[in-house]
This record gives sequence, C-alpha cells and structure tokens, in this order.
Amino acid sequence: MISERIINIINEQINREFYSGYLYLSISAYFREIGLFGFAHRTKEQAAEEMEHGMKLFGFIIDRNGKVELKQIATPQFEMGSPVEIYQKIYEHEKMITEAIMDVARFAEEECDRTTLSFIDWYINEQIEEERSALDIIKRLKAFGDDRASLFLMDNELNQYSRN
Ligand code: OFO
Repeated sequence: MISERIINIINEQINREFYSGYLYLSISAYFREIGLFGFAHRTKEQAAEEMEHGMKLFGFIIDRNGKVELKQIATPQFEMGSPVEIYQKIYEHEKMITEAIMDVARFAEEECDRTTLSFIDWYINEQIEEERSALDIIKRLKAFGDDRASLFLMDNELNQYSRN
C-alpha cells in the first residue's frame, strides 16, 4: 500500500519533470532564434526526455493504484544569456531536481516503502547523467566557447546528438 505522502511528493515530481520539459523547450526556442541550431536540437531532445520522466512517474502512480494530480505547469522564468550562462543555469536546475528526487527517496525510506525506493533508484542514476552532461557542456564551452569557430563546431556536434 502506497501512502498519501508518497503519492503527493510523486505528483509534485511529475509537475517538476514537465516543468523541466517546458524549461528546455523555452531554451531550445531561444537557441533556434539566435541560430545555434545544434544547441536548439540538443535542448529539444532533452525536453522530450523530461516528458518521458514525467510519464514514467505518472505510470508508477497508476500502477500503485494512487490518484494522479496534474498541477499547473508554471511558465519558465529563465533569463537567457550566453550558451555558457544558460548551461550554468541548467546545471543549477538539475541539481535542484536531484534534491527533489532525493526527497522522494528519503520519504520512501522513512515509510519503508521498498517498491518506491527501487523505482526511484532509476531517477537517482539518471540525475548523475543529467548533471554530468550539463557540466560537460559547460566545461567545453569554457574551454572553447569564446571562439566563434569552436562554437560553430560544437553546435554542429550537438546537432548529431541522439538520446537513443
Ligand atoms: Fe528529469 O531530470 Fe532533468 O530536469
């Protein structure tokens, strides 16, 4: 039996994942606007990934016979800047998501809910990847980003990105 407390925090997490999708989509639109099509592609793929994260949580609540509550998705409040500034904010956002996932794990531990604990493990590992990939892009932008030719090459490289 899953507790109300766990259902509530997972419903909140569904909202955060869809918000993340919105956030990446807004960033993708901005990159597209300024002609960084590879960055636009990469962040659009990330948006789709976030929707999948939300849907997986949605499915989990249904599977556990809980009540899904779809909350309002906020408009992303994100001041765009240079690619490195944007990725620094993405990194901060992902760290916040990691904390939220850890809260789900903590609640599940407190309630000895092994099913939720085992389910949320996937997200804990996924967050390692989410933080790392944002950091990798920051590192490369810092190493090469001021140079327009390098930014062009990196943009082309990101255009090849496929999450499958
Ligand atoms: Fe779903 O992890 Fe990013 O936000």
